[in-house]
Amino acid sequence: MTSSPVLLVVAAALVDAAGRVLVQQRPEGRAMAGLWEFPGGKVEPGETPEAALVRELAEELGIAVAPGDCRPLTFASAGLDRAHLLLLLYTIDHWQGTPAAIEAAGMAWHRPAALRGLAMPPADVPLVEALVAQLGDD
Ligand code: 9L3
Ligand code: MG
Repeated sequence: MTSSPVLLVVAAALVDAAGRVLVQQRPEGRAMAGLWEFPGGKVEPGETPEAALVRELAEELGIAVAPGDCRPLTFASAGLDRAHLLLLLYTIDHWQGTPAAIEAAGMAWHRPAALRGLAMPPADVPLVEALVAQLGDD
């Protein structure tokens, strides 16, 4: 029996003053192109998950986040072609700068319940329910 390696990925629910959450659209030419995801990416060797999230949000959105403002909410997993994805979700409600879709095909702000209508990667789907429970569904 073979076992696939675990790919550890961190993602953020950036929450604005109106309780809306940012999602970005994966670009053409990448895995899962066109799907809407919580921004983030792989934890590199030697990094803490929070440090990886701070780095990814700077790279992908051009914002500065303090590690202490990354609050763990929940996690989910999903099978990929050659690995098993473990996706950790953090909520963040303080950052510096204005998020911009630097790497993504687009970005949008939605109330948590409205995320249910989006096409998302499999691991992101269950995270939505945790956000609805945490932030409300109106
Ligand atoms: N992934 C899924 N949902 C997310 C993120 C940030 C990432 N919210 C998946 C897509 C890829 C893997 O994790 O299979 C690595 O992400 P990337 O480095 O391709 O963005
Ligand atoms: Mg990414």
